[in-house]
Amino acid sequence: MTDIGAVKETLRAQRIETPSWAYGNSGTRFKVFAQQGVPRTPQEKIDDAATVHRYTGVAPTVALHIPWDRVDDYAALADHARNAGITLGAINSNVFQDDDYMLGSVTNPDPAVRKKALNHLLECVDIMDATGSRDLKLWFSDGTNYPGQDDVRERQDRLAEALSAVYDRLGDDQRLLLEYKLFEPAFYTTDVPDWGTAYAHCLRLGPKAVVCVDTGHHAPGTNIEFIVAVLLREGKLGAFDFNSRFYADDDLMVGAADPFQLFRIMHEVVRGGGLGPQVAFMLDQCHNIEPKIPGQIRSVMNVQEATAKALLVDADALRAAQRSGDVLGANAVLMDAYNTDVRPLLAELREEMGLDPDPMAAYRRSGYAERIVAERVGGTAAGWGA
Ligand code: LRH
Ligand code: MN
Ligand code: MN
Repeated sequence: MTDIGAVKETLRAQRIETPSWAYGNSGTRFKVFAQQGVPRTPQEKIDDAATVHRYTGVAPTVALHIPWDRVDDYAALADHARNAGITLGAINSNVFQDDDYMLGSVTNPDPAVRKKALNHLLECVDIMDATGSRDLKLWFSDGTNYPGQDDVRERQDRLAEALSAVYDRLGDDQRLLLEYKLFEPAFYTTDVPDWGTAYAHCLRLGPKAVVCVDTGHHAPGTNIEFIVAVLLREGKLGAFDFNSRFYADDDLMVGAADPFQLFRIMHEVVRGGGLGPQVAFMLDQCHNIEPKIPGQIRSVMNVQEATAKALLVDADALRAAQRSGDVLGANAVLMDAYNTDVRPLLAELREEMGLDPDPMAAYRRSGYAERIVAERVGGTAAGWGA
């Protein structure tokens, strides 16, 4: 039997981090559709993230992307966040938007380019010191387009060298999250293409290096929940970049394309004891055509719903069915939880937390959307279209 009180306690303690870039204009390589009222500054992105937290109660941190969120004074930015009711979360490095990185950043054949990239990563750790952020997220677009273009093994050596320099610079309470991605922008080899490569590097580096699973970064059909189970078992699952996809790295709202997959992932998280602070639950999404703040609120709610369903799995009944070889019975236990409508439970929890039971409606009623349209003229692109 499931203890509903305990389920609610866990849901109340859940933390979901929103990304600053989700609040800015974004698009595809074909077109960025500008929306009215989007933030013009990192401070305004933080204000929007704080608004998402105000209505959901479980999104108290916002991730930054450097240089998209570059400011002169990061301690002051952290103060701005605190005054708005949230704190600054993971620092995302960016070594993929400079002409120098055409042949790679930390894996570039040119040592001068490698040095430049490493300096940026180290600067991100300086920023973490100022913001009080725990996590540095590293994603490298590095790779090659043609067989023979560069020495694949040597690129791994260059990568390892840079990672180890960053690792040595981390403070005692800071972590390095290594994010993998199958392809794009490189089309032949990517230097960190999969969880195995990320895991191997993290293992060599030490306990402060952990893997970030971006749910949009796999080949179609990949069993992501299996990866989650294995990484958790090894103590190497550090974070999620949640989003959903129909084709490639679509960055659509998490739980939109495949809510069942999100449930299966959260089931493995619950099973592996991953709901604590050692796993950062972050969103990495772009809202190209839908309004951004409601898009984030909806995404946070989607993660909550999947988590609630995973928590409702009758673990004892599941284990009993599994042990007795009851294939259909075990599957039914899981499906019963998945098919439960958890929206009333979450509405009740929100009321207990002093929140409106319907965050989307509460945001709509608040007038915030109208206010930012009136106040903000000439919002910025998130970074991709910049
Ligand atoms: C790369 C990625 C990575 C970047 C973000 C903007 O596709 O997932 O996390 O930092 O997109
Ligand atoms: Mn990502
Ligand atoms: Mn991505």
